[in-house]
Amino acid sequence: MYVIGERINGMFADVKQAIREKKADVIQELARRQMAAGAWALDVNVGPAVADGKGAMLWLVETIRAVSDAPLAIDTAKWEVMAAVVPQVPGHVILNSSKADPEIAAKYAGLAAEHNGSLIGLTIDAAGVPGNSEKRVELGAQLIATAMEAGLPTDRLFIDPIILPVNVSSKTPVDCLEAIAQIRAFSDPPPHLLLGLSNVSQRCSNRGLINRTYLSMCIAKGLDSAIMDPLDTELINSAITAELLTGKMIYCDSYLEAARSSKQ
Ligand code: THG
Repeated sequence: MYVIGERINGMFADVKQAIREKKADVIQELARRQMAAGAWALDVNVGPAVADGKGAMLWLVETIRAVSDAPLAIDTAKWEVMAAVVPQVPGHVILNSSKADPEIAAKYAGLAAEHNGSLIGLTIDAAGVPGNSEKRVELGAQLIATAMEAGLPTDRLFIDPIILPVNVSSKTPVDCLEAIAQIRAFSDPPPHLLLGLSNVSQRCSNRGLINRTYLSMCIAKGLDSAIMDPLDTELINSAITAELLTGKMIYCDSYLEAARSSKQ
């Protein structure tokens, strides 16, 4: 499971304050703890409340790089921030994210290819987030074709079918499950399939339970990556167990420890 740690996001009060006051140790501690807990990569998002998004993103990248060589997912909706920051990231960079409109996705995929990076492509276009699984699958196919044309190998493309909070839309979790299965089935080689998992439980009670139940269901359909909280031990244990039960590893009594130490 390619876990991208979600905690370095200005949406969290501690991170927002650390960005404003340039408290590097808070960010570096979150980077270290997430990697030690099983993350493969770190999402980096300055959040809504920062005037200089580009400056804040560059500071976060530099601050994290002082303690970790993990792949960094630059999480911004602004092209000018993405274009300015991506060339400044030493090591592996993941562009998070592009919409699926071909002219937009081609630009992002080209930038990712140029820097030997990866791209997260959202199944969202000018018409917004699709209201069904069919449109998600169609936009997923469009993203795969656009990435290939731009010279980005499919194994460096992550398709995100976009999960919304279950208290906002009860149908979206089902649509995403179907989209994951179908996109995985028709593409060979398949791209990675990813979700921003915590979206599903925002402003709900039983958040941990909802997150780990839904993650297990998604893994059964072929999800192999998520932006999620690696500091939630039960969530990581559920992901490893779902992978065990879908034949991704061989059982042994210490399978949780074995998967953690080999980052499966
Ligand atoms: N797809 C892609 N990227 C994404 C998302 C996605 N990046 C951002 C987001 N969605 C994934 N990351 C988070 C991070 C935090 C939360 C949800 C998703 C979250 N935060 C608390 C909340 O809103 O309740 C913050 C409050 C707090 O606990 O302090 O839930 O879908 N490609």
